[in-house]
Amino acid sequence: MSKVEDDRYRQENPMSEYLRMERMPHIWCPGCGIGSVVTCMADAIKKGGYDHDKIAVVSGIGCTGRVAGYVKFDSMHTTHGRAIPVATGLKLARPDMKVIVFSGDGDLTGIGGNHFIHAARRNMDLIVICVNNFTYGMTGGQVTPTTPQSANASTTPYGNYEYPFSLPFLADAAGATYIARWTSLHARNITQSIGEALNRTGFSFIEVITPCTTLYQRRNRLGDGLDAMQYYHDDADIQHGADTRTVGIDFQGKIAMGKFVDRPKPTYLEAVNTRYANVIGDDYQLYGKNPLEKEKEKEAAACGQGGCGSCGGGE
Ligand SMILES: Cc1ncc(C[n+]2csc(CCOP(=O)(O)OP(=O)(O)O)c2C)c(N)n1
Ligand code: SF4
Ligand SMILES: [Mg+2]
Repeated sequence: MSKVEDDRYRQENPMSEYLRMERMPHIWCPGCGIGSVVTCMADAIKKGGYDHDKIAVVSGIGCTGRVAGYVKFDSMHTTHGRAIPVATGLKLARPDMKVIVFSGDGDLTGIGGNHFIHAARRNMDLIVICVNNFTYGMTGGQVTPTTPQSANASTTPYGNYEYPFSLPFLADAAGATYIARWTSLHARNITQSIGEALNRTGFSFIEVITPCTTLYQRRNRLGDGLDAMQYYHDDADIQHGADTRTVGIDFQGKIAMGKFVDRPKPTYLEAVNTRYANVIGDDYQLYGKNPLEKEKEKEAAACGQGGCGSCGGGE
């Protein structure tokens, strides 16, 4: 490809407004599912018309961890397992921003597992997207907390004997208030779920089953990316509202997907504000709101009772 064609390709890419085209080509292998999930996120942001300055993307370490480097938003490529605490700090400092975490199965639920369950427990206002390829892709295909039993990994060459996490069940038990699962074949559904998550508050967890072609697929003799798409096409069923206790995935078994959980619950910051406002009363400066916003909120509350003097008491 000539330089002129290359420049044109970068400019004309439909996602060039959302991706750092100057960083392309990306590092992901042919057939890897991570890029599809990134495009879905960009599409959801595009469809929602969000202000770029109000979105931040945080990722940890791994092939999935590289996402932060390719998106044209404020982003942070943090340390292994620590995307959620960094995202939490960012959210607390800037409650007006939508904070999206991109994390691999190993990053999120192995080394970062403790942060994951506590952010869910607190209903921290984050959108957490887990690219679950059942393996530590970046480091050579070791077993992770989600690797199905009997699957081959570099650390379990005779097949995995550990009991895996079912992530929707774990997230549900820990307190997540929005939980969905899709495969990377189901791009429109992923986009829709990310759109819903952007539009709500609380801990939203979206798991995307994706192929790691170079390690998991190859080591388990499952073919290439296209074979993975065929598997997802044939064996993934939509089960909206399914009991998360029933959605575990066996090696090359059926994949239950859909929106499993969507329940309203005060976020961490709302709970902080309610508690302190109850105890401290009017002297409490609402966290995440400046005095002007607080004043406006008071006026809005008074409005309808004639308190602001301009509406005549809701008549
Ligand atoms: C503290 C620490 N321990 C271990 C590593 C090595 N390491 C880098 S990426 C990775 C696994 C990533 O796996 P996953 O999160 O599933 O992402 P994937 O590469 O599969 O997308 C590991 C163990 C590290 N970078 N830092
Ligand atoms: S090693 Fe696996 S997870 Fe990493 S980029 Fe390649 S296919 Fe994707
Ligand atoms: Mg992985």
